[in-house]
Amino acid sequence: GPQCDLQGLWRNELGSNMTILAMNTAGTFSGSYHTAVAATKKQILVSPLQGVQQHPSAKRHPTFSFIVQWQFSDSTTAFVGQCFVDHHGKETLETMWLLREEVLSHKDTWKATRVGTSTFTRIK
Ligand code: B9F
Repeated sequence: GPQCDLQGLWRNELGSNMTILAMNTAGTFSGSYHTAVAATKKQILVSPLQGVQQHPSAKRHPTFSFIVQWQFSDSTTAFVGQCFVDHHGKETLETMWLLREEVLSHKDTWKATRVGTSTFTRIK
């Protein structure tokens, strides 16, 4: 059956867009992330991402992870997920993410992490 290819342009349920560039033989990749939401008054900037796919060759439903280094905030987000391809060849990325916000005091660490799920579909 068809394989899942992470390379391309993807959009999630929030309307955020990400571009994943070609992967190397070790499975590492880079790209960019344009979030549709930010919950901050700061201007959203397109931000770089770096990731790795497990077992890059011969995998139909590969797992992967990537991190986004936000260019407008001191926080960081890590995504983990899996790429699925249905019998029509339609690809979906099912992910979960953790967002660590920079807090100014160690005592605020309890409130520094957000978690969520996100589904990406290919737009190119
Ligand atoms: O808005 C985030 C942020 C961190 C500290 C001040 C602003 C950075 C962008 C996060 C985007 C998230 C969502 N976008 C998406 O596509 S990553 C997971 C979601 N999926 C205020 C304090 C902490 C968060 C907001 Fe902030």
